Amino acid sequence: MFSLADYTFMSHALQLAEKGLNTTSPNPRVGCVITCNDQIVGSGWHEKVGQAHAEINALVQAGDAARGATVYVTLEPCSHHGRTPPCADALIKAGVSRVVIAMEDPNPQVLGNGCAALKQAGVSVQTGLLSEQAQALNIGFINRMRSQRPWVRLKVAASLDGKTALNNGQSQWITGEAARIDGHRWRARSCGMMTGIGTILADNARLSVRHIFTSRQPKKIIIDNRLEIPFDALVLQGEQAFIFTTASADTGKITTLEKMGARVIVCKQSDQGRVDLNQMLATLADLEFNEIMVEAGSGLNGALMHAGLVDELIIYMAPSLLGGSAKDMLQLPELTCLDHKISLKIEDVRMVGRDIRLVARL
Ligand code: AOF
Ligand code: ZN
Repeated sequence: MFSLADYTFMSHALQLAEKGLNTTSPNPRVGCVITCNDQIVGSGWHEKVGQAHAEINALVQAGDAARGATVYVTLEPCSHHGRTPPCADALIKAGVSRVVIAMEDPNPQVLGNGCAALKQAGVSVQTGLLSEQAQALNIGFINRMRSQRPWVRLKVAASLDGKTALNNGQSQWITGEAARIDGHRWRARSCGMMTGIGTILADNARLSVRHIFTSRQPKKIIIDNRLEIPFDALVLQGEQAFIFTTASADTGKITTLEKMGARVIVCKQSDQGRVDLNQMLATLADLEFNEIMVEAGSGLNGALMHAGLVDELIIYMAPSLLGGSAKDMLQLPELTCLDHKISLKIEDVRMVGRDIRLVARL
């Protein structure tokens, strides 16, 4: 059904989409290539929310050459008036004759309507080319649209025996520089970096992207059940911090933190007085967070995992052993039956410098 040329141009469109990896959120990463007799006459990608969509950038470049052309786009062209007018209409108006789409737009405002509009206007539409790659690129956006939850990626750096810090708290550094830089690449593509108050108090964590260039820093998300965060915490500087707390928080402190630019969100609390993690993630989806990266201690890591709220685990493993009563990566309840174990699927394993990087999914 698809020719070699189709594969080539869609691959190119996917590469263009990836240019928006760190900048398009909350919008999806989308790329577009327009061809005439298998020659590229226009190409573009979506760079930033509020700005032109991929198809519009490509159409501007193609000009009159778009008439009768084939369009390769990594996501179904939109059919709704969002911050920008519908791309399906623009493609129809430009007189393109064929549109090849990698995947349907899961946004309920589109969801097949873009394809339908194109077909209605007599444009030939084919969907499903390199759809797995297109889905991988927008895993967070898709999760938010379909499940009203962000994609939660939990990162840990550990020794070969699975320890993340010594019992006295010392943890810098278990993994090497290459692994730490790689970790910042994942941070850069995330809408938000999440941690618990324990990590803020112990390490004064900043949760920002360093070591690599990015034109946009992720937001910061802190789970702080009793609102213990100090006003001079480094995490309160730079990009906005979202602090999730419970009714036990001091209201005066909430006001001061909000005046400082942070957003404090009071959630339902569990019997143990902890933030309701399901409510927190639903709120983050409402706030248009697509991908969240968690870098926290074993308590919060374990609580998220136990609640079934982690989608992906990234483990950097250093070739060392810490032994003793060093800290585990996840605190999970004791099991008495192996049938109750949490099963994962390994997606990828590779060396990063002298360490191993393992990506597993639930
Ligand atoms: C496309 N091409 O390049 C992108 C699309 O508020 P707006 O106007 O930016 O619309 C955002 C929605 O449009 C977004 O939720 C998704 O459904 C779609 N994104 N569509 O045709 C693009 N980025
Ligand atoms: Zn659009």
